[in-house]
Amino acid sequence: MGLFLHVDMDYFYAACEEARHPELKGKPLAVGTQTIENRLKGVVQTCNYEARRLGIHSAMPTAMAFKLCPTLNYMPDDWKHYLEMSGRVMETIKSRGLKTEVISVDEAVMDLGEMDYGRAEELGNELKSEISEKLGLPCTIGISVGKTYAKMVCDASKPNGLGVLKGEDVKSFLRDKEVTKLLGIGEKTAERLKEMKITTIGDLARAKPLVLESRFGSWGKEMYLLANGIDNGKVVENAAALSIGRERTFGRDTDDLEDIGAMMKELAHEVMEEVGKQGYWFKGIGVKARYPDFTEKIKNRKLSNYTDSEKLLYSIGMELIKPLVDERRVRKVGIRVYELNPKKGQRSL
Ligand code: DCP
Ligand code: MG
Ligand code: MG
Repeated sequence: MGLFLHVDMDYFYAACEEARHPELKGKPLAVGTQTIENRLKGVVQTCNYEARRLGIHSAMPTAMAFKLCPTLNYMPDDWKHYLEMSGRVMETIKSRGLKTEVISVDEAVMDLGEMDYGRAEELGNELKSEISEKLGLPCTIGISVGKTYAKMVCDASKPNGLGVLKGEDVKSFLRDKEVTKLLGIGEKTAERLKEMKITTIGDLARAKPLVLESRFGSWGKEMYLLANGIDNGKVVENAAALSIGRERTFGRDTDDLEDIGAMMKELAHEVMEEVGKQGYWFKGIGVKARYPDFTEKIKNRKLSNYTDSEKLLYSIGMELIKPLVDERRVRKVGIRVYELNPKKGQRSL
């Protein structure tokens, strides 16, 4: 089985702020959705580990965070800066010329092929120091025999860590963890599994694959294999780099289409600013809704022609998101464009 290397930046937005404002280091810091003046009305997007030790976390109302820590340092979301830093992180990671998939703004996974553990660990350390020296940002790296396990061992090694999970240790690493720790298993699936007396990944590994398949379809079989140390996930090159998107959490959960429309308008505008800057036409439009239980739904539409119209992006975005809301409250919405085509004379991907 080949090796995979997963990188996830530590407290990414807040770390970007610390990197350009070193005086913020060592003290609790949160980055939130609102301006400084309106800081108590928004939610925390992320916070450094000093703040986490006080119980502050992503998606917590900022007012609550200030209750937990009245001296909390606060910075408003500056996504343009974080996007730029993200681009530089990804450039560093891709500079090795290995097959790389950008998973989110602060995450990427690499297919190391037949590389051995020693060399993989060396590469992990090289990337960590390069990212830290060039950009002043900490990250954590996980190395394992599957894409999913590399991410899981990365999560388990945070912050500023490097974890190697060898093939022979995967099953014992997974055994006592709750099923929700297995990527892709959300609260809903966990509840259904609990009804079947399955609470740990070890329980899942011992379950009957046919029963799982009958309850959950092909995903049932996949989770059974994952629980048993078999991870067939592939690295898909440039998956996220080929789309430009923005998403944002609401101050409170909402099903009000007017609120959602206003947010979508703002996000569509921000997406188009970036698309304009990078000089693309786009053909694909995607939206996403995240619900209070953290499950998500997405909807995509492919247009028949390339466009660069913000108005079209907004109106189709609204059309796509409406059925996802449909009297359900949402916590977060997002919009993105994909199938990008560089305009003449400008740099291509
Ligand atoms: N983010 C957000 N709203 C959330 C969660 C995350 O806006 N509810 C943003 C801010 C994070 C970035 O996405 O910095 C990356 O998310 P991660 O889940 O990787 O979290 P962090 O990088 O902040 O922390 P960690 O060290 O746990 O990875
Ligand atoms: Mg992160
Ligand atoms: Mg992440």
